[in-house]
Amino acid sequence: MIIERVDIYHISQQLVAPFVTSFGRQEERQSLILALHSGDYTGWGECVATTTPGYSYETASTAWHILSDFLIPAVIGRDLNEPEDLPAWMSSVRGHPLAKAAVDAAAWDITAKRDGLSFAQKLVEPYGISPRSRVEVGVSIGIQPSIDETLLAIEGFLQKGYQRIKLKIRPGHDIELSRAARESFKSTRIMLDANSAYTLDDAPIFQSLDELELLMVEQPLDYEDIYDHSRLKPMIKTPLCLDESIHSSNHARFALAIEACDIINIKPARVGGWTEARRTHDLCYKAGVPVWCGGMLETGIGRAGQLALASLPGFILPGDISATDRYYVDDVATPDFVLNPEDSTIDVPVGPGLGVTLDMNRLSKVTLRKERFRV
Ligand code: OSB
Ligand code: MG
Repeated sequence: MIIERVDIYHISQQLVAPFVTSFGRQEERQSLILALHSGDYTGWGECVATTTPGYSYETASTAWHILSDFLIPAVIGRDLNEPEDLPAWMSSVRGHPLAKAAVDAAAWDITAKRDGLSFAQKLVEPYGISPRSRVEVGVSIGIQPSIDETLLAIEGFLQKGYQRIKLKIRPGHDIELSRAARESFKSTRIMLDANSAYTLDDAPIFQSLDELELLMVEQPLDYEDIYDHSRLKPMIKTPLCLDESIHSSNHARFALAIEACDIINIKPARVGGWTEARRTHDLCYKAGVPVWCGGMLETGIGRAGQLALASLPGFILPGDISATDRYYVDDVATPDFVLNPEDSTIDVPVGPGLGVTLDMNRLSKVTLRKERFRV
């Protein structure tokens, strides 16, 4: 199928509540939405780069530049057979995985629609299995103004049916918070995410958390530092998970080779798209290393993809894939994703492609800038 037209939208959506992490505060979520067109088919992708380069060096503006000046020219007018073709077409651009992931996602959506398959069915094709019908999920709670407010937030999400809680931590907002959470919620699966806010000198902080039987601690050390994680791991009992340090399946290979982690959070955007995410999964699955699907406060476009990815067999831990109402009031994609409270799961979409439909009215309401590229 010839890629005849590409549209990109720079959007800004209000979050239902501010999301605070060790790298900053978000109230409004900017991102890019990308559409590939071929004949009657449209494939949608999302670029999760946002206003600030706090989590990744990419922002919505750098991704706009990389997409419009390099990636879209590299794909437009070409004959797309399978989405696995794409990484090679985009290889002239070094880095910028979040920008690449938007094109990759749209290519998976459009080819799955052409094949009459759901994205999940297309993704699991090489395994000769059926995708899961629902996947286990949890909720990621940003840093709250106080410990009491954190406990209230946990209580609220548990009441909604989420059975795995992730708490964001930063220096000074860690040990007491974790102890209070464990004391109040004795049997809840609780994990922490530091977003790279500590150094190896802080090992005693993590050692003092050993007794709390946490599910894992995510990315305590620097975003480039696989090596220091390999030194921290034998010093603590809590399983160690990497997020920011893993930019490709190759990074996952390094991390496993030097035993830098027990678990990997696979975020499709961070590794440049679904093809590379699946490759990362395959590598971890073979090595017996558990993985789970991370999130970036995606719209329904990205969320549909996360649910499909999490239906691969190596995803044995709950993902950061929450219901739509945890993020947005009027998501640009419909229908809303809802939590199945009886088992803390969300259904994997079954419609063709990603299985979501864009609400073009809502999209135009939140669009700051739009551009159309033709052959
Ligand atoms: O580190 O996992 C992270 C959100 C934005 C950037 C980084 C992270 C997160 C989350 C939220 O933790 C996950 C989600 O619910 O989408
Ligand atoms: Mg993280």
